[in-house]
Amino acid sequence: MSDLVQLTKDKDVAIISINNPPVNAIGPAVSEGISQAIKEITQDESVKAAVIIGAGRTFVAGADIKEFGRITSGKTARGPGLLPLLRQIEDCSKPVVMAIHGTAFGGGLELAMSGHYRVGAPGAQVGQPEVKLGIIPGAAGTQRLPRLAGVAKAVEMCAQGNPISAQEALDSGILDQLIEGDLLSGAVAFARAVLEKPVPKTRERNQRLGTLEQNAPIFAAAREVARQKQRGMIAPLAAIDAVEAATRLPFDEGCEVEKKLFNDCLFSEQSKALIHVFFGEREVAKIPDIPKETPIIPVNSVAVVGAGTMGGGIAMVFANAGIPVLLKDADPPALDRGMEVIRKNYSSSVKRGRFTQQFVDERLRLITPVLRYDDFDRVDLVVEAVFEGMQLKKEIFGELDRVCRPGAILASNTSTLSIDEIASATARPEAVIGTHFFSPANVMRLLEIVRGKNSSKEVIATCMQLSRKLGKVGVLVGNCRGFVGNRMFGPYRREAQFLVEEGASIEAVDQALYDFGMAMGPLATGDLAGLDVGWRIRKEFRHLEKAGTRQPFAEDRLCEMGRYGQKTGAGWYKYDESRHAISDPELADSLRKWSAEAGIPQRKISPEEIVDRCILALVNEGARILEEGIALRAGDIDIIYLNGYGFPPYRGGPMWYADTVGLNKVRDHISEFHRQHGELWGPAPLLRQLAQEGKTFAEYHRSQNMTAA
Ligand code: 3H9
Repeated sequence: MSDLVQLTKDKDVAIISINNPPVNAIGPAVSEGISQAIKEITQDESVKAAVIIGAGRTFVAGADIKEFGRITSGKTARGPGLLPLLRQIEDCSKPVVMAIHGTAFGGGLELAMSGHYRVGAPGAQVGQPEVKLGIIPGAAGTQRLPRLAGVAKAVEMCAQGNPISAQEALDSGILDQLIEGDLLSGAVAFARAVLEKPVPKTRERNQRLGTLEQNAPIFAAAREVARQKQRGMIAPLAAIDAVEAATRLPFDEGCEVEKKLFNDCLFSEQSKALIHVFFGEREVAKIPDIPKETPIIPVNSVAVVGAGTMGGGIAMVFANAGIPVLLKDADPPALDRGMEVIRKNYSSSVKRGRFTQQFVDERLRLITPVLRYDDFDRVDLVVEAVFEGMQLKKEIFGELDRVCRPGAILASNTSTLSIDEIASATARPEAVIGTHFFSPANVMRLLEIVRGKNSSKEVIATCMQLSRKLGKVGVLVGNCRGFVGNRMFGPYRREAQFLVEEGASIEAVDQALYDFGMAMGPLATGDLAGLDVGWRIRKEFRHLEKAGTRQPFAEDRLCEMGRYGQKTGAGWYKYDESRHAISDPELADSLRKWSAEAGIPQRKISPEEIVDRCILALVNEGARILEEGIALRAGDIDIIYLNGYGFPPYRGGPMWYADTVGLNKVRDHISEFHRQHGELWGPAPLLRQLAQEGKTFAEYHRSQNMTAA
C-alpha cells in the first residue's frame, strides 16, 4: 500500500487513514492506496465495516491541483481519474463510513459521497469549489450531489463553489450525523451501528432528483445568477449543465456528460488562469529574503491617525479582527463625522444581514475616538491615514516618533508618496512601512505592503502575517511613486482619457473594458474614486512631467468645473440621488470642442483598440515594475490587480493575460502604439527581452531581491 494511506483495525472495523500533508490532496498515489485498502478489507473476513478518515488537520481538500497543469501542458497523461475508485468503494459489500473534519472539498467531497454513510465534526465544511479554478467537479460530484442534497442545493454548490457548514450539510442530507468529541471513535461507533443495515449506494438514490417541471425554474434561476455574479465565466454554466444531466440521464450517462464538460473546462484558458491565481495568492506570502522563522511583533492594539474615509475604514478592519483601535483626528467635527460614518456603515451591514447587531456593538466598543496622541505610547502599530501631502505626513511621523514606544510599527497608508522620505522624519526608519489599503478599506481585499529601504524584516513579516488576520491579501511591493497598483493604473486611465480625446465616446470606452471583464470601466471608476484625488496628485508632481510629452487634459478640465465624480453629482457622467450614472451629451460636446482646440483629429475607434490601448498600457508599466524589482513576481502584480482593481480573475491578471496573448504579439502591438502615439509607449526593456527570448513574464525571476531595487 502507498505510504500515503494506512490501514489499521479497531476490532471488526477497518480504519483507512489518508495521510498526505498538508491537505490530503488526492493524486494517483493516494487513490491507489485507498483502492488497495478496500481490496484488503473485502478479503478480510474479520472486518465488518470501514471508516475512511483524513490524518492531520483535514479530510481531503480535493484533487491535487498541481496535477492539472501537468495534464494540460502535456507533461502527464490523464489517467483514469477517481471514477473507478469511487465505484469500487460504493460497490464494497461492507459499509464504508466517511469521517469528515476540516474540509471535504472537490474530489474530497466526491470521495465522501461514494461512501455509504458520512459523519462529520461540527466544524467541518464541505463544498465543490471547482468553479473557482475554472473547472467543474470531475469525479461524479455533479451526479452524486443532487442525489444526496437535492437539485437546488447541488446546483448552487457546484455552480457557485461556496462551502457549506457541517450543520447545513446534515440538514441537506450530505451528512448522516454530526459527531461531537473524538471523530474517529464516533465514526467507528456509527459504523458498528449500521453493520446490519443495507449499504446504500449514492448513485442509485434517485428519489431527490425531482421532475422536469420542478427542476426547470431551478436551472433557469441558477443560470441567471451565474451570468450576473460570475460574468464571463464558462465553468459555472458548465456545472449547471452537468447537474441538469444528472436529472435527465441515468447515472453513467450523466457521468459521461460531466466528463466532457470537465475536459472542456480543464483545457480552457480560464481554468489555467484561475489555477495560476490559486497558487499566486499563496505565493505572495513567500518573500525570498524573509524566512518563515522571522520573529513576529505581537499586534494587540492599534491607532489610526485621520478619521476620514480611509482612516475610518481602516479602523473598522482592525475592529472586525477583534483588535482595539484608537481613532485619532485633531479636528473635533471631523472625528465626530468619522465615527458617524463608521456607525452608518455598520448599521447598513446589519440591515444587509452581513453582521449581527451584537457583533457590531462589540466592534464599535473596540473603536475609541481621540483628539490627542495621549495613549499612543501603549499601541503596537499606528496607521497614518491623512490626505496625501508629504509635509503633513512628515510632521505626523515626527510626532509619532516622539510619542510611540520603541518597537511599535509606524505605518503609512499613503497611496503614492515615498515611504523612505516619510521614514526620514523619524529616528527609527526600520519601524516605518507602508500599508496601502484600498477604498472602501473594510471591503476591498488588497493590502499593498510597501517596503522602505530600511524597513526591518520583523516589521515586514509582521505586516504580511497581520494582513491574513485582517482578511486581506497582503502583497509586498517596493517603494516608488504609486507603488504597483496605482503606478500601473496611471497609464491605464491616461489611455482611457486619450481615447475619449481622440473621438471615442465615454460610454464606449467604459463598455469595452467592462466587456473585457473589468468590474467597471476606467472612467466610471474615476468618478467613483473621486477625480480630484488624481488632480491633486498631478498638480503635486507636475514638475516631474517631461516637457513635450502628451498629457491628457480632460480630467483636469472636469475638476476645474467642479465635476469631481459621484460625490459632486457629476464627473464623466451625471449622477442622480441614488448615484446612477447618466450620460451627459453636453459634456460630450465640450469634449469635441476641447479636442478641436487641442488639434486632436477625431476618428472612429473600435472596442478592440480601446481594450488594447488600456490593458497593454497596464502591461507595459507592469513590465517596468517587474524589472525594477518593485514587485517580486509577475504573479504578485496579477494578485494586486485582481484584488484591488477589478481585473477579471478568469484572465489571471494583466501579466498572465499578456503571457496568454504571447509577449511577441504584445511587444509588436506596443511598438505600433509607440509609432502612432509617441514616447509614452516605448516598449519596456524587459518586455522586449522576454519576447525576444520567447519567454513569459511568469517564467521571469529576478536575480536580486527587492531591497536591491
Ligand atoms: C478537484 O478536486 C477536482 C475534482 O472534481 C476531481 C477531478 C478529477 N491541491 O490554502 P492553504 C496547498 S479540484 C494541491 O495555504 P489553508 C496550497 O497550495 C480541487 N495543493 O491552507 C498550500 O501550499 P503551500 C478542489 C493544495 O489552511 C497548502 O496546501 N479543491 C490543494 O488556508 C496549504 O493551503 C479545492 O479547490 C490542492 N487541492 O486552506 C480546495 N489545496 O503551503 C483548494 C491546498 O506550498 N484548497 N493546497 O503554499 C483550499 O481551498 C485551501 O487550501 C484549504 C486550506 C481550505 C483546503
